[in-house]
Amino acid sequence: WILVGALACQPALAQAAQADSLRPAFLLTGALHRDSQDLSGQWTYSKDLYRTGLTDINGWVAKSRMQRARDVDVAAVEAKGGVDFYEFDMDRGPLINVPGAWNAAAAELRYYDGLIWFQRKFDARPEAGKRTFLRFEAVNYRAYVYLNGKEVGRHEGGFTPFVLEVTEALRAGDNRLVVGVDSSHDAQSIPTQITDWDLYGGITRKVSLITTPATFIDDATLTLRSDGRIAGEVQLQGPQAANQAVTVAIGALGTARATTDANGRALIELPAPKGLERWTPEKPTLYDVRFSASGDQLRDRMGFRTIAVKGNQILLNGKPLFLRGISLHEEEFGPNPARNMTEQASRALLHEIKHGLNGNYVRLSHYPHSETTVRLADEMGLLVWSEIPVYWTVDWENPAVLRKALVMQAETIYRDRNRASVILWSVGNETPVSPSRTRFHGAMADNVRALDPTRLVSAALLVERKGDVLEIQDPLIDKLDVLAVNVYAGWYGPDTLDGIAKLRWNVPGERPLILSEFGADALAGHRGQGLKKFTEEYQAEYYRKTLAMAEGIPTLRGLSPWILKDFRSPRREHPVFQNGWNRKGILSETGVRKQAFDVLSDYYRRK
Ligand code: GCB
Repeated sequence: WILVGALACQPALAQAAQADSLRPAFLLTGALHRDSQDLSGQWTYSKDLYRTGLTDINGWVAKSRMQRARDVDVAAVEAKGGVDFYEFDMDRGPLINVPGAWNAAAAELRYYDGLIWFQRKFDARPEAGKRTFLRFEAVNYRAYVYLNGKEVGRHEGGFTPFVLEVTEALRAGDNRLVVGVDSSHDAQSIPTQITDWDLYGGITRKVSLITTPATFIDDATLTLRSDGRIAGEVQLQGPQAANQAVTVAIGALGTARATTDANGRALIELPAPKGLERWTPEKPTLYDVRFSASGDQLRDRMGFRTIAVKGNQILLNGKPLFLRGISLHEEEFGPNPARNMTEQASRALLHEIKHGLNGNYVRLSHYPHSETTVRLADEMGLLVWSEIPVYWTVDWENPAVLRKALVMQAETIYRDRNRASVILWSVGNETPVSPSRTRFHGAMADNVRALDPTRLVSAALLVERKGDVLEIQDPLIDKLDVLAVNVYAGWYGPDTLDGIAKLRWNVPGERPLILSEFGADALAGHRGQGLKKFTEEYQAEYYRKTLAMAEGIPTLRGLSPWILKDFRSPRREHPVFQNGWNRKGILSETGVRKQAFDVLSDYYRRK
């Protein structure tokens, strides 16, 4: 285990070097605020179950009749007649909306798991001295990107953004963008193919074409430090990145100035600004921030707050905090949801948490949700737990898989580290304890600290049961700031509802604890059967009993029960109650409140 061995010998140096090596070639932080061409809309697609478009790329097949990424006008070739012909035509393919998971787009795609090619044509007017990038906010799970027949890049990981420079491949006038999307997961993917949610496929988030000056601001970050400074850094890229003046104007708070070093990097500092209104869930103040350097400008809206742990308290802006939250999957409301999130859909979900449940916190499980959602959390005042899908099991022994996890985590942190709402980075969910698994998560925790020392590290751990005593027996706790456990006594396992009250906790006294999950299935409207499983009454009573039991944990600092809304899960096939849905939502899939919703909402109102 070379990597972890090296980390153990020279922690600080090795971690910093490693964190740098995880930085993607381009970040374009704050890209949502840049001038760009939105490539959302109708694309065409072509299914490719046998992967001919990928496997036919090399050798004799370079001129394959099946390689969908080729820059060819098939109809024109056919019109000419002659010997040439093709067995695809992206121009005349069926239409599909991008962004969005393909599963809800057509009946034939509901259970399609594999490779599909997507095409979008667009008009461009490249300007001399400018650079052009394609930015994908998320493609699930692997992406193969071609512009005008040339491969411009690949990406693995279904929930994080990636940026590809296309300055050379772009042409004036009509451009042909083709993206192969492979949704299949395997034992080395993150997550693996074994999850409890629908592994939707597709270009699930926005694609944009972004133009920048030759030298541009690739990354810019600021946070409020414990001593009251606002500090961060700006990274330029391009021929004129070194020794450049950088200005950072933060609303009415003041302006910081710095000069970039030989690597185009400048450290920014604004000493304790007077009149700073700190971001809180109750008053989520955001400031307009403008970064300027080398003729480029980047705007953002940022909140400033501190987060820390002291003994068994979580402190927001120095004050003890209780996290009144719930877990959330990325799936819109509706009878046939997929992952077709819009700002409106995210807003509706977060609104239910904030105003329906009286919440101040959301666990964005089990993968990074869209940047739009996290920005809405900033704006609406919800604290965020962020995680990557190192879930149940991944290939702990394989250094290449660890590398994937570290890159995915880096992509998430670079994307979201300017969001005041994000307070916790989680490094795993319910992973059975073993030495190789603990090393894997340990490396992830070290990586998070190297990339972002200003936030807290946690993981949703498994609970151990000894008689009526619940414990955490996991060496990973040494790497965490906040302990978190998933507990399902009274749903899974031998306990009756009455048995929940008997449970006692034996957890470290000097560490804050979150119940990252608890929950029970109920089919909305299934009532009047007494306290039987799958009834609304059972779920409501389970919530009452579990909340009462949780009151007995002296170090409890937050809750994110499982889950806001019923979600699709192919492993749940009870033909009466589930039919492909995990029913632990306290809202049905269409947003109808079950009885447990009011139980939790009342509890949070009193808390
Ligand atoms: C868990 C998992 C979550 C599942 C849930 C369940 O512990 O973290 O992804 O959906 O249990 O419903 O069993």
